Amino acid sequence: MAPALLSPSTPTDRSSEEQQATALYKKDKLQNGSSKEAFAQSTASTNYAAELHGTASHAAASHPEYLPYWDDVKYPPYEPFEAVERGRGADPTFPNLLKGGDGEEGVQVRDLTANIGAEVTGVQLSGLDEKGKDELALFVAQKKVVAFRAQDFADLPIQQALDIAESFGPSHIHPASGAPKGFPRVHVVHRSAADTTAKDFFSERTNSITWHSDVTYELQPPGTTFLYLLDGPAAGGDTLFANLAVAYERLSPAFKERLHGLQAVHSGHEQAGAALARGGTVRREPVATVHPVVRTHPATGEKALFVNPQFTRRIVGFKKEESDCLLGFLYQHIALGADLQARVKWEEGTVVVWDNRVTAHTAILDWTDGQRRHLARLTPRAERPFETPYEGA
Ligand SMILES: O=C(O)CCC(=O)C(=O)O
Ligand SMILES: [Fe+2]
Repeated sequence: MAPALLSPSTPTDRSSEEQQATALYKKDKLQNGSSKEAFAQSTASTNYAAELHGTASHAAASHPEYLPYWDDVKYPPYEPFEAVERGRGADPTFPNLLKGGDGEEGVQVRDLTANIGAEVTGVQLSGLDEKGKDELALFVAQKKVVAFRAQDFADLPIQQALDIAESFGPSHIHPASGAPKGFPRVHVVHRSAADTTAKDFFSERTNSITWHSDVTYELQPPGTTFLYLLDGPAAGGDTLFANLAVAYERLSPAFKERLHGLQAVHSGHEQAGAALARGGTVRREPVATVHPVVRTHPATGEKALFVNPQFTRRIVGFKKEESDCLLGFLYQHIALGADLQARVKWEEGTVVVWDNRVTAHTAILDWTDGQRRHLARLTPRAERPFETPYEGA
């Protein structure tokens, strides 16, 4: 006699079981590959009434002019352009950026860790002259990520903030994210007051870490990138950064040498697919692009790993298992390297500037008490990633 089933299924049970399995399969397909949508936003996830007028437990947004909207405007594919690197030729003693010296009254620079990151007080980014901006590009390329405190950026007219950022390169218009009304070139990161998506997210995932460099599927991804706080939770919502030049340097000479000459496919298709699946819009046809696995920074000459689990899919010329194995190792090397990372804490008035060519970052979704988190990113595009030959140990 056949053994009795532990839970005998009736035809109705079977069909609900199958529906559940199909729903899980579809969800899993959406979370396909390594890409992960911890921070997806949409019109539906934005509580405009609560943001504009506040709720019983939360004040209204401090910067309603930066609330995200999704319009239906479509943009043509990007055309190649000649990028000008402001950091190349900048004065490496930074006399115009760090004016006033590293003293009590003037500018103070404090390294966040031994390997990446600095915090600067006493500099007003909106007041930099042209040489100061050149030096900013070089300083950020060296430090990888810099938190400038007590900035007036969030209170400037949006166009003025954009003009400053666009002196580093033409803005990237994000294919799927929300933007302030009238400013499609501003990328908004926003979670409404009383939002419960963090709790919902952790019912499905064990952590919110999504290491990436921004929009690396573009032919000319961003370089010097600005992100500034508009409203944030009292604790939590920090951003983690990794130094991908140190991540490269840590590898053995033989391994580094092997990585040189390799190229990888970066894809924007999954991000676009996820946006459509949540009822969002896609403003530009998604693209896939091949970039070197090791890129060279145009101002410092430093080499850095240039792969990330959000957008990199395949090593060109490798079989799938080989590619997965190599990419998996590199992702793990970066993600586990707490000794090449810094955790940036946001404060009112903080503008974080990073060099997207030599860093990866991840938001941290750790506050679950429904506090608003609202930031704006200005994203100048830079050169097409290029590689210079391996130089030995
Ligand atoms: O929300 C954050 O901390 C970072 C979001 C992000 O990845 C970005 O703005 O590029
Ligand atoms: Fe990002």
